[in-house]
Amino acid sequence: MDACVSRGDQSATDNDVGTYGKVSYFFSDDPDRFSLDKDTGLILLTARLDFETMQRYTLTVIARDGGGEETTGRVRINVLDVNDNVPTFQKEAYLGALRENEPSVTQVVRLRASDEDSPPNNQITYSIVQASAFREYFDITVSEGYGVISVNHPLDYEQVANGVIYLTVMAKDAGNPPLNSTVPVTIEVFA
Ligand SMILES: [Ca+2]
Ligand SMILES: [Ca+2]
Ligand SMILES: [Ca+2]
Repeated sequence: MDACVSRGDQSATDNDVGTYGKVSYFFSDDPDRFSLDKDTGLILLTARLDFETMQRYTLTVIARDGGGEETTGRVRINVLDVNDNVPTFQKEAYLGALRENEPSVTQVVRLRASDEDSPPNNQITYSIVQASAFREYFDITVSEGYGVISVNHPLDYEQVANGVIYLTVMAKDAGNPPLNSTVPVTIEVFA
């Protein structure tokens, strides 16, 4: 899935003429994701690369002339990260509890998502995208990598239907384009 640039631009010259001057190229080992054109020395990609699995390849190329003289060169290929992993919450759902009429800012739930990409493709921001009630009473901030939901206003138990508020929280990465996922959060309000 990840992007890759691979162009073998190593070249060898030989001052001999005729078949003695013809240079052929070989890999010294047999890499499974690359092929090498024997005549031109051009390296081609033959399979997808995954940055999360392997970030760098080193290929050893042997140039051999018609007379059997050899020289060895090394080609290093750096794999670039693309945003191919969605932020994933550690739990399928979160549950928080809150006493009514809590006078000051109170933390209700801590949640966390992880992302296997590299920066900025794994840098996550959290937001509350939906609330069954009292949306403006809730904030979400980031603390030590966690999204922390807090309530900034006293809640009256009698005004909360069934004593439960449902939120939906989104984790979004900083890739281009960004990827996101959401998780349900249930907050029980006690009298
Ligand atoms: Ca990948
Ligand atoms: Ca990636
Ligand atoms: Ca990502």
